[in-house]
Amino acid sequence: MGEKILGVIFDLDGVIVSTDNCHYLAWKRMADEEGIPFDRKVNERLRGVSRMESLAIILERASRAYTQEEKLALAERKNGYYVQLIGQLTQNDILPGALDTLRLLKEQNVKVAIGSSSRNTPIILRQIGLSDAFDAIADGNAIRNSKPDPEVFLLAARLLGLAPANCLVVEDADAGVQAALAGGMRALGVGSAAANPTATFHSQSLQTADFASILNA
Ligand code: B16
Ligand code: MG
Repeated sequence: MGEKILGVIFDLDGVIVSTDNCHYLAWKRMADEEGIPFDRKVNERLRGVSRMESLAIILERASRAYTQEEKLALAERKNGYYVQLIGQLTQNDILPGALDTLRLLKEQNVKVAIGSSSRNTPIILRQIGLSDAFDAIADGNAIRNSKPDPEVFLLAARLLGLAPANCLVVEDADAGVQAALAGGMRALGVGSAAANPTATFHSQSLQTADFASILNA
């Protein structure tokens, strides 16, 4: 029996909404323009990883070195393509089980926050109509170190006014599960992290997660 869970911190991409295909298409367009090989297998490695770290992974296959200035321009170009794509997101893109989970947690007086590496978090939440659904938002705009560093989750806990031990993180990325545990929080692995052996709890998605028993664990 651990400390009581008083707050749940949700990763955004892959937990509340699926933007991974938009990330893939935007990086793919940029990589094709540059003649850099990039596929969905490499894209898997970008899950939960910051924009510049994602670019560094893509550039592993580049045939020449890029200056820091060029790298910033590439990341900005990709982000322009990405912002165009997420402009199409609607409430229908909210992942199954997310709204029911938020409702259940509110009923149980459990606080809810977002802990995302994405600097586009405000745009995405606006697109899917969830800008006011969370008690706190910690995102890529407010942190220096991205997952697996626990900074974004520690910030979310602080904004909720809760100790890390009273928080549960829901994550779809192994880097995010690692970040939650490093921050002294428990982690529910979903999607790509559903089989992560280090996660405290596991579920295919929010739809199948048994929050009633998780909250009493
Ligand atoms: P941006 P999450 C992460 O979101 C994505 O999983 C990752 O693929 C992306 O590179 C990162 O956000 C940064 O996104 O370019 O929008 O700042 O899973 O932490 O919600
Ligand atoms: Mg994610």
